[in-house]
Amino acid sequence: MNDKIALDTAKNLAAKAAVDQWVTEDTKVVGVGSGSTVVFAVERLAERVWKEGCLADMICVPSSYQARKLILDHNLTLGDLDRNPKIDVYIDGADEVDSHMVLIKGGGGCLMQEKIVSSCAKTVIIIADYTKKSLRLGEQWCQGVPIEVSPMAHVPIKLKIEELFGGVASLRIALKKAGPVVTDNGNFLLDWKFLAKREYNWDEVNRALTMIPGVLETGLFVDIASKCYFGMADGAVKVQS
Ligand code: ABF
Repeated sequence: MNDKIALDTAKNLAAKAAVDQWVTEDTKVVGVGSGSTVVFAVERLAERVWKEGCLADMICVPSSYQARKLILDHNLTLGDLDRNPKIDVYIDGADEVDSHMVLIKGGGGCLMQEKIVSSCAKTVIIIADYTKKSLRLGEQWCQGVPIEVSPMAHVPIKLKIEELFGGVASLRIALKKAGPVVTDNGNFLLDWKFLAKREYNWDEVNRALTMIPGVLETGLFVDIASKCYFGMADGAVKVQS
């Protein structure tokens, strides 16, 4: 019998623990990430506001169209980086978190705004279920590192990435092969499947990738997250720093 808790339960546990720990009456501006785990965080924020009568002054800054809609659907106060360039805490999911807190993000396609909004935050908190926790990148997430690129340059960028770092970088295609996935910013995504056996210095790789003309952002988040809350298979919440 499989006695692991359901993934949604694990996501919810992580989200609730992180929100309750990091969003207090002193928290004025919360950055809202994207993806399915963040939905639970927004639900908890809304519960705190609308059922518990707390966090009356809280403003939420979205990192994607999905996050913006989530904030509006829960009747939370929507902010933006023009009016709220300083964020107290940013809460987001991840596709994979390694033992050094290097993250792969962007499986859902929102990495560029996520990196921008998270860069404006004092503290970045990641929430995830136990399937996202790994010792080294690639152990859990097999779709590679998402990279947002200018549409006109996706072919040369693919070739440069493969030449520089090995592996295969593929244009992300929409479901039913309806053409390339287009991000919230009107760009394309390459998913770079790196070499599983090669030792990469992710900080260096990230810097080198962002130097390629036409690369707009990468889904490698290095030295960004302060803590990661994992909802574990046994129902516990594990906090990694
Ligand atoms: C976004 O959602 C992405 O950067 C990341 O790819 C993903 C995590 O999604 P989920 O919470 O659905 O696993 O934050």
